Amino acid sequence: MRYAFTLFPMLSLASQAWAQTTERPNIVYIMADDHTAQMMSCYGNSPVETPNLDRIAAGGVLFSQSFVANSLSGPSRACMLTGKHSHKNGFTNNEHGVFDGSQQTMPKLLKEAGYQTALIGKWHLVSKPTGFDYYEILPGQGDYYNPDFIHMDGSVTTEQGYCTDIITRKSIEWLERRDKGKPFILFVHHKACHRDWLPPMKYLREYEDVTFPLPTNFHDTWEGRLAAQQQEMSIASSHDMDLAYDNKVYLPGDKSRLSDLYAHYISRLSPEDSVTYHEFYDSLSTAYKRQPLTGDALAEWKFQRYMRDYAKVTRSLDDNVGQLLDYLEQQGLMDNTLVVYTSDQGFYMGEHGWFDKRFMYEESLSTPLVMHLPEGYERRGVVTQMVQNIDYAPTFLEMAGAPVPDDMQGISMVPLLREAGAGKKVKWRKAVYYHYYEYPAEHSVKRHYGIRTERWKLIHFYNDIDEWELFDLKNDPSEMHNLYGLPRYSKVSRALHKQLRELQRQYDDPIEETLKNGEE
Ligand code: SGN
Ligand code: CA
Repeated sequence: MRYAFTLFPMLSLASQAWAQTTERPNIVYIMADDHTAQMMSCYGNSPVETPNLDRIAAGGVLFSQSFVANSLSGPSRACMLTGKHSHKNGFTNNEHGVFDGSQQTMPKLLKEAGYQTALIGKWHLVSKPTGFDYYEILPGQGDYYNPDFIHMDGSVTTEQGYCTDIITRKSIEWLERRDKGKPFILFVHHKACHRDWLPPMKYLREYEDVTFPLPTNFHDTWEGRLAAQQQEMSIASSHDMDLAYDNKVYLPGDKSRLSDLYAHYISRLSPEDSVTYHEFYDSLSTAYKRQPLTGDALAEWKFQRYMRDYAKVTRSLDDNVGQLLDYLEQQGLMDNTLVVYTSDQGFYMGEHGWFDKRFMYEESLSTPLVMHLPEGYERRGVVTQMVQNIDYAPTFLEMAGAPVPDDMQGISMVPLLREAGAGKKVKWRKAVYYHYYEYPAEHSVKRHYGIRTERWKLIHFYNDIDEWELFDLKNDPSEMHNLYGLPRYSKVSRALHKQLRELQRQYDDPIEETLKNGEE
């Protein structure tokens, strides 16, 4: 019989005592990069199958309303580590952010509570990881092919192989050599499926016969949405989605904005893999050049290329998660391990004509979240409450029997996980708060903040723009119609403004100052 832990007021001592007397759950926290629910079969409507990710959901829970607080890698990771919004943890954007590793973080608190803490893979927070007994991280975004890893002593090694496979192997190796007398948290943080979606050799030719369905709003012209009109993440645009770098239409001598970067990434391939790679993409490039396309035909062709490469990378991610699950099963660890699968944010798969993320619109405000639950947590199936990535830290801490500090802004999901069946009512948040800061920057998404309730979304784009948007998610789930300013919605709009101000007060986001300075 194992114990399900609840918050314990006298922490340190109490949790140490517990550590000695009871078995606390391990945590395997798998996080992909830019993987989105539209490309995960357990979420429904995915054009590709992800059987291993679905395995987690099938035996556990799937969160149907899972959101981030700031849809970008570094900021998202900082929110998860601290349980706090960006303005509190200080890492507001990738461009200038350096994570202050001296602050309180979930791994540090778990370590204090007697957990072994390890991190393998993408980190992306610039400063050295703190709070981990062990880490091996990718420099920055890392490489897909023969990637470098930074070790705890600062040394760097180049590993042979495909990044997703290597991160899995290293994770299993760490599990093998861990101290088996202690509970652990292992962060398995993949690079896949980040741009520019470089596939493993074994899946190079997969999905080539698949024609992916075009999202209904692929040809969106962003009417009534000024910030959306000014983004640079359009699949159709040759500036935003580069034919060489993103679509791999590239033969020696080709020059485009990102062709050098592309050449650099693929130059990491071993001579043997390089031949295999070029055989495939060179023939594709040659065929394209024989019949170059323009206009909508080109945009739709780029969309297919994008989807195919993303699918290949995702397939390997799914395989690798399967391998890790197999290992946990073989070791008999599943009964007492929380396995979390999520991403640092969602992504556009052609919706609104886009790739990338950043906007507070549904596809990138959302992030996939499925969990296999340890014994003692009876909830199964779909959890519909609105959760956010600031909730992970308090959840892990409560499950570990460690205290949740008052200054954490997220809320522990434990009550949602204990609930037997969906019948019981759990008191839960009514709205989520979002704030994105990285502008001016790549992809040109304006700074904005906003509120999302079950039904409505209100967004304010600011800095060198001053635009409000209001969406009715029930009648317009694709967010095509900005209702802001329409007399019919003035009452809803007033109520949302009020709720938004309340959230900003609750989270202590100094928005007046932000607007005055035009800075974060
Ligand atoms: C890189 C990519 C961008 C992407 C950011 C942030 N450009 O800069 O397309 O939005 O990362 O992504 S690339 O030319 O280098 O591929 S994040 O997930 O790390 O936040
Ligand atoms: Ca990302």
